[in-house]
Amino acid sequence: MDSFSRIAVMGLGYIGLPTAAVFAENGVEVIGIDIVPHVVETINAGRPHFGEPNLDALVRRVVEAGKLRATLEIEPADAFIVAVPTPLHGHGECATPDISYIENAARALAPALRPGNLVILESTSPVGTTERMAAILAEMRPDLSFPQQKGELAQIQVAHCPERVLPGSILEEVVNNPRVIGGMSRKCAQRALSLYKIVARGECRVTNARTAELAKLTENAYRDVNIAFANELSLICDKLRINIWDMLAMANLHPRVQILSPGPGVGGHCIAVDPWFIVATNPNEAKLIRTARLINDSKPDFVIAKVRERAAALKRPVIACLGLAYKKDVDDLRESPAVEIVRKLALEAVGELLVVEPYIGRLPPELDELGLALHDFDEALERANLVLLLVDHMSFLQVDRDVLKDKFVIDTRGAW
Ligand code: SAJ
Repeated sequence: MDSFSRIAVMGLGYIGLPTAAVFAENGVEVIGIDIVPHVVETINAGRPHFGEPNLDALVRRVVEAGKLRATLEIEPADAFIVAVPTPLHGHGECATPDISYIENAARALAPALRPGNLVILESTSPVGTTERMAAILAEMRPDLSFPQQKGELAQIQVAHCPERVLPGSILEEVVNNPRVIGGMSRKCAQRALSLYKIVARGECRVTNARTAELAKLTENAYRDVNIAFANELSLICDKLRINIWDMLAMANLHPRVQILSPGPGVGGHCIAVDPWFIVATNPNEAKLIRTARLINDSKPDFVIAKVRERAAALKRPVIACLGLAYKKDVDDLRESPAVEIVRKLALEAVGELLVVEPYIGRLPPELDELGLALHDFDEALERANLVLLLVDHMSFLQVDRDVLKDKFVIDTRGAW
């Protein structure tokens, strides 16, 4: 039975909500399940609870059409897509992956399972998590058979189909990106493939669940290692008094060299987190992956030292801190190096800080409690004698060069 007239998406965050909305747009009846009442209420009112280009209109459309409905309670469906967070416990080398949200989602959906159902894990997860999810389902439903017990003959199919969308371009990428479909058996993969075919325009490549898990982690670790290489080069260039951006532009002229950009550090909930999932399962082998994480995590301290050095040369330092988001043109502050830099500068009382972040209306609590306030871009530039560009938001790029003329400028993104 390959038809999916009703699917349930568990976890209505950055991945779950766009995924639910895109399936709903394609005619499937979608139930969105979340544990946060505010999230459920907001979506049922036709609004997303976070910013993402074009998501507002889509959510309004599918909710008004009765195709997407959010709820706190699990309901029966043909397929269940689990898209819950997989955070890290602790920081740096002591960090361990927390898969408890997946375990809880499995326990919550198990009572609703019926023969013929498909369960998909989309959350980025350490290798072995799909099998762990299937084990919980089997434990809770001894009346049903699962692929780890019955292989191709199982009544319930289980697969890992990792999300790969880029925040800021989610709606475009959720449809057009190639998909990795990792089944716990061949039948699981085929059934998951027929589900994603409803929405996916990109290639869907079938493999097993463990390969799919590591492939997803590898993609983000690859990017992290490449950025760490750029960040290490930025420290080398600083010592050698070479402009890193000019140097990289020259090196990248080579047809087989494509170095990414250095910055103030790596943020977000994916690239700064996922490589640790590989280190967690393979601490002895993952030497390069660990080192890359440590290099990227140390970059904020380098930026802070630069600001300290510059501020020391000023009688009364007034520092415009431009951007708090983890990257350009998003409102997401999770794991943002810019937030860490501004917080530490405030704690050190390096100078008066004028924080500018056009994408948010209120400062996060860790900055608010330090007595900082949000400022207007033009006002901050006008008043500051030191300008620290932390995020290359489009709106920061069109700056009048004359305004910067007599100020110290620290451009962590090479945007100016
Ligand atoms: N960054 C740099 N230099 C660069 C590129 C990025 O310093 O040259 C920084 C950004 O400023 C940001 C961080 O890295 O702080 C991560 O940003 P990103 O745009 O590289 O990636 P994410 O975290 O927004 O999304 C990534 C994507 N993964 C890959 O590109 C391999 C996305 O496709 C994944 O779906 C997403 O992680 C995820 O959910 O795992």
